[in-house]
Amino acid sequence: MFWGGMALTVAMTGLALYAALRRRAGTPRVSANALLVGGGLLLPGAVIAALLLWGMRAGHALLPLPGAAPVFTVEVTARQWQWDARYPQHPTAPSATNRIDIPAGQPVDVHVRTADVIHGFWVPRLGGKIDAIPGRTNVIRLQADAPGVYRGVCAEYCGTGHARMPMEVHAHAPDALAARLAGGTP
Ligand SMILES: [Cu+2]
Repeated sequence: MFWGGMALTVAMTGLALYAALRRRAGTPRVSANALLVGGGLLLPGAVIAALLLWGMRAGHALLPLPGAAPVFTVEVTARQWQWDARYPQHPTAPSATNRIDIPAGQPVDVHVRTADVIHGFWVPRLGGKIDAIPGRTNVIRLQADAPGVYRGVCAEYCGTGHARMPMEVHAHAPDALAARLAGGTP
Protein backbone atom coordinates (compact mmCIF):
# COMPACT_ATOMS: atom_id res chain seq x y z
CA MET A 1 0.00 0.00 0.00
CA PHE A 2 2.86 2.38 0.85
CA TRP A 3 4.69 1.89 -2.45
CA GLY A 4 1.45 2.02 -4.42
CA GLY A 5 0.55 5.27 -2.69
CA MET A 6 4.04 6.64 -3.37
CA ALA A 7 3.76 5.76 -7.07
CA LEU A 8 0.39 7.51 -7.33
CA THR A 9 1.66 10.57 -5.47
CA VAL A 10 4.72 10.87 -7.70
CA ALA A 11 2.63 10.39 -10.85
CA MET A 12 0.03 12.97 -9.81
CA THR A 13 2.69 15.48 -8.73
CA GLY A 14 4.49 15.00 -12.03
CA LEU A 15 1.28 15.57 -13.99
CA ALA A 16 0.45 18.67 -11.96
CA LEU A 17 3.94 20.12 -12.51
CA TYR A 18 3.76 19.29 -16.21
CA ALA A 19 0.40 21.05 -16.49
CA ALA A 20 1.64 24.08 -14.58
CA LEU A 21 4.96 24.47 -16.38
CA ARG A 22 4.28 23.56 -20.00
CA ARG A 23 3.85 26.29 -22.55
CA ARG A 24 0.22 27.26 -23.03
CA ALA A 25 0.08 26.84 -26.76
CA GLY A 26 -1.50 24.46 -29.21
CA THR A 27 -4.44 22.18 -28.77
CA PRO A 28 -4.56 19.76 -25.84
CA ARG A 29 -3.25 16.30 -26.68
CA VAL A 30 -5.74 14.58 -24.36
CA SER A 31 -9.38 15.59 -24.16
CA ALA A 32 -10.75 16.80 -20.85
CA ASN A 33 -13.36 14.02 -20.87
CA ALA A 34 -10.70 11.34 -21.28
CA LEU A 35 -8.82 12.76 -18.28
CA LEU A 36 -11.99 12.84 -16.20
CA VAL A 37 -13.03 9.30 -17.08
CA GLY A 38 -9.50 7.88 -16.82
CA GLY A 39 -8.25 9.78 -13.80
CA GLY A 40 -11.55 10.25 -12.00
CA LEU A 41 -13.28 6.90 -12.56
CA LEU A 42 -11.10 4.15 -14.02
CA LEU A 43 -7.91 4.73 -12.03
CA PRO A 44 -9.54 5.10 -8.59
CA GLY A 45 -11.94 2.27 -9.43
CA ALA A 46 -9.07 -0.07 -10.23
CA VAL A 47 -7.07 1.00 -7.16
CA ILE A 48 -10.02 0.62 -4.80
CA ALA A 49 -10.99 -2.76 -6.28
CA ALA A 50 -7.42 -4.03 -5.85
CA LEU A 51 -7.27 -2.76 -2.26
CA LEU A 52 -10.66 -4.33 -1.51
CA LEU A 53 -9.57 -7.73 -2.80
CA TRP A 54 -6.31 -7.52 -0.87
CA GLY A 55 -8.13 -6.42 2.29
CA MET A 56 -10.72 -9.19 2.01
CA ARG A 57 -7.97 -11.80 1.73
CA ALA A 58 -6.09 -10.32 4.68
CA GLY A 59 -9.29 -10.08 6.74
CA HIS A 60 -10.31 -13.63 5.88
CA ALA A 61 -7.03 -14.93 7.27
CA LEU A 62 -7.87 -13.25 10.59
CA LEU A 63 -11.17 -15.10 10.99
CA PRO A 64 -11.40 -18.23 13.11
CA LEU A 65 -13.63 -20.01 10.60
CA PRO A 66 -15.67 -23.03 11.71
CA GLY A 67 -14.47 -26.34 10.34
CA ALA A 68 -10.92 -25.15 9.70
CA ALA A 69 -7.97 -27.09 11.06
CA PRO A 70 -7.37 -26.34 14.75
CA VAL A 71 -4.66 -23.79 15.44
CA PHE A 72 -2.57 -23.05 18.50
CA THR A 73 -4.90 -21.59 21.10
CA VAL A 74 -4.29 -19.32 24.05
CA GLU A 75 -6.94 -18.44 26.62
CA VAL A 76 -6.33 -14.98 28.00
CA THR A 77 -8.25 -13.60 30.94
CA ALA A 78 -8.04 -9.90 31.69
CA ARG A 79 -8.60 -8.57 35.18
CA GLN A 80 -7.85 -5.40 37.08
CA TRP A 81 -4.99 -5.12 36.29
CA GLN A 82 -3.24 -7.97 34.60
CA TRP A 83 -3.50 -10.63 31.91
CA ASP A 84 -3.51 -14.35 32.73
CA ALA A 85 -2.68 -16.82 29.98
CA ARG A 86 -3.60 -20.52 29.77
CA TYR A 87 -2.91 -23.06 27.07
CA PRO A 88 -5.86 -25.48 26.70
CA GLN A 89 -3.91 -27.71 24.30
CA HIS A 90 -1.07 -27.89 26.86
CA PRO A 91 -2.82 -28.29 30.22
CA THR A 92 0.41 -28.84 32.11
CA ALA A 93 2.05 -25.69 30.81
CA PRO A 94 2.77 -23.18 33.57
CA SER A 95 0.24 -20.36 33.53
CA ALA A 96 1.73 -16.94 33.15
CA THR A 97 0.83 -13.38 33.98
CA ASN A 98 1.31 -10.57 31.49
CA ARG A 99 3.08 -12.93 29.16
CA ILE A 100 1.84 -15.07 26.27
CA ASP A 101 3.97 -17.64 24.44
CA ILE A 102 3.05 -18.56 20.88
CA PRO A 103 4.64 -20.28 17.87
CA ALA A 104 6.08 -17.97 15.23
CA GLY A 105 5.05 -18.23 11.60
CA GLN A 106 1.61 -19.73 12.08
CA PRO A 107 -1.83 -18.43 13.04
CA VAL A 108 -2.76 -18.38 16.71
CA ASP A 109 -6.25 -18.03 18.16
CA VAL A 110 -6.46 -15.91 21.29
CA HIS A 111 -9.66 -16.43 23.30
CA VAL A 112 -10.11 -13.24 25.28
CA ARG A 113 -12.25 -13.06 28.41
CA THR A 114 -12.49 -10.73 31.38
CA ALA A 115 -12.96 -11.43 35.06
CA ASP A 116 -14.35 -7.99 35.83
CA VAL A 117 -14.72 -4.92 33.59
CA ILE A 118 -14.17 -4.32 29.88
CA HIS A 119 -10.54 -4.45 28.79
CA GLY A 120 -9.01 -4.24 25.34
CA PHE A 121 -6.50 -6.83 24.13
CA TRP A 122 -4.09 -5.15 21.72
CA VAL A 123 -0.70 -6.20 20.36
CA PRO A 124 -0.05 -3.43 17.82
CA ARG A 125 2.73 -5.15 15.84
CA LEU A 126 0.60 -8.24 15.40
CA GLY A 127 -2.34 -6.12 14.30
CA GLY A 128 -4.82 -7.52 16.74
CA LYS A 129 -7.21 -5.54 18.92
CA ILE A 130 -10.32 -6.96 20.50
CA ASP A 131 -12.35 -6.04 23.55
CA ALA A 132 -12.71 -8.35 26.53
CA ILE A 133 -16.41 -8.15 27.39
CA PRO A 134 -17.88 -9.53 30.64
CA GLY A 135 -19.76 -12.78 29.99
CA ARG A 136 -18.33 -13.29 26.53
CA THR A 137 -15.37 -14.95 24.88
CA ASN A 138 -14.02 -13.00 21.94
CA VAL A 139 -11.60 -14.71 19.61
CA ILE A 140 -8.93 -13.00 17.57
CA ARG A 141 -6.48 -14.66 15.22
CA LEU A 142 -2.92 -13.36 15.26
CA GLN A 143 0.28 -14.32 13.54
CA ALA A 144 3.85 -13.40 14.40
CA ASP A 145 5.89 -13.90 11.25
CA ALA A 146 9.22 -14.02 13.10
CA PRO A 147 10.32 -15.09 16.57
CA GLY A 148 10.61 -12.19 18.97
CA VAL A 149 8.95 -10.25 21.73
CA TYR A 150 5.88 -8.20 20.84
CA ARG A 151 4.56 -5.71 23.36
CA GLY A 152 0.87 -5.53 24.05
CA VAL A 153 -1.32 -3.20 26.07
CA CYS A 154 -4.83 -2.83 27.40
CA ALA A 155 -6.57 -0.65 24.85
CA GLU A 156 -9.72 0.13 26.84
CA TYR A 157 -9.61 2.35 29.90
CA CYS A 158 -10.41 -0.03 32.76
CA GLY A 159 -9.68 1.83 35.97
CA THR A 160 -6.85 3.47 37.83
CA GLY A 161 -4.41 0.64 37.09
CA HIS A 162 -5.12 0.69 33.35
CA ALA A 163 -1.65 1.92 32.43
CA ARG A 164 -0.05 -0.83 34.52
CA MET A 165 -1.27 -3.75 32.46
CA PRO A 166 1.23 -4.10 29.63
CA MET A 167 1.98 -7.62 28.41
CA GLU A 168 4.51 -9.36 26.22
CA VAL A 169 3.85 -11.86 23.47
CA HIS A 170 6.87 -14.11 23.00
CA ALA A 171 6.90 -15.82 19.61
CA HIS A 172 9.15 -18.88 19.44
CA ALA A 173 10.45 -21.40 16.97
CA PRO A 174 8.62 -24.74 17.53
CA ASP A 175 11.34 -26.39 19.66
CA ALA A 176 11.74 -23.38 21.92
CA LEU A 177 7.99 -23.13 22.40
CA ALA A 178 7.71 -26.81 23.31
CA ALA A 179 10.48 -26.37 25.88
CA ARG A 180 8.83 -23.28 27.29
CA LEU A 181 5.41 -24.94 27.60
CA ALA A 182 6.99 -28.02 29.13
CA GLY A 183 8.24 -26.00 32.04
CA GLY A 184 9.74 -22.66 32.19
CA THR A 185 12.64 -21.93 29.91
CA PRO A 186 12.82 -18.21 28.98
CU1 LIG B 1 -7.51 -3.19 31.18
